[in-house]
Amino acid sequence: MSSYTRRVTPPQPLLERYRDLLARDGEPFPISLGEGATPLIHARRLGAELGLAHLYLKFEGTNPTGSFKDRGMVLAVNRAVGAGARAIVCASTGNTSASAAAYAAAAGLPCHVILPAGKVARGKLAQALAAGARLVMVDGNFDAALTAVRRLGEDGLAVVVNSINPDRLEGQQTGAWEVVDALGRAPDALALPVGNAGNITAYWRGFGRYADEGRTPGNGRPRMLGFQADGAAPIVRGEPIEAPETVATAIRIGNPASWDGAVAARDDSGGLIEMVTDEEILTVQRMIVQLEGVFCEPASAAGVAGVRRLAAERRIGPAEVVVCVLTGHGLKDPDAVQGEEGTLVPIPADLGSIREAMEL
Ligand code: AN7
Repeated sequence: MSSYTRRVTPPQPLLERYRDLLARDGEPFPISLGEGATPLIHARRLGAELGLAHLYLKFEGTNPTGSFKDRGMVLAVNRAVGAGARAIVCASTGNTSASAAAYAAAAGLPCHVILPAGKVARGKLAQALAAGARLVMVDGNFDAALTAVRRLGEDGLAVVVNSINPDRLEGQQTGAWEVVDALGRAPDALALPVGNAGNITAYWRGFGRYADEGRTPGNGRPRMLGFQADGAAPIVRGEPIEAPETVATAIRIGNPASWDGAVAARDDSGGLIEMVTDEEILTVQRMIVQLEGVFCEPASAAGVAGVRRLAAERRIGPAEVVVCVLTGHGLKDPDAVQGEEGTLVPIPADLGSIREAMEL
């Protein structure tokens, strides 16, 4: 690797901003792509629809590779570089591979990604390919791919950057810290999708850490609300799912690595982990972008779909401060946006025909 330090301004690189909470005595963080500092958006129109006056969207789609994975990847890859790694490897439903490929490229390291064949959203695949990652497709799901990656890690051939690497969850705590910094308090509830269960684990640790450090005004912690897709809901059902299926391919995971962390987050926070249907996910994905202009991928909508249901059932109060983490950008998965094609049939280019088509 070359010896330059990449500076990205603004904002200040995430790991520098929270250096006092993350760094081991003065270690360098030469790699940054400008991750973090994502917007917390007061969703007034969507909130009105759901009956929530203080609904916020933490839009992680503005991260460099378009998902929250960059928060942990930046720490994992910086540490891999510091440890003299020769390559990195991950299994992925898509976003981890897109993030790993980008940070490995910036570090000048080869990146190998093991993906479930046919189930990775088009944008994510394009990202990994474009960044020069070496792709291996397996005839199996994410869980099978992760099992293989664990073995490769044990053999010491490459540093594993899945969330079984503790640096990943360390870095992902920054999402919680930014929420508290932006609100000036902890929210009453924080909702997010649950796949491999790393993010819910990291957020809960992050809120705890921030409060313990005296950095959360009022010392509060939110109830953690996790949502799985009903075809891929091992934690809700209490057992691994052999063949998980959901339109939200990011969370098509049957045996989450951070299962215990998710259960701890749920129980220690007085929260819950429940499931939503694919239909609810797609409906709510559309609601979010059509009411707020924020385009997230299907998995990200699962958290909001869950909040919508809890609000309707009055299990969330109308005045509570609720943050939904929108984990990934909608452009990741263009195939998930259906309908409307009928209006795209070409017509003659004269004004009369166009007026008629516009129904003006
Ligand atoms: C958009 O990329 O597991 O519960 O391999 O991409 O921390 O796993 C992605 C997961 C939610 C679930 N939203 O987070 C992968 C991968 C999006 C995601 C999740 C993922 P975790």
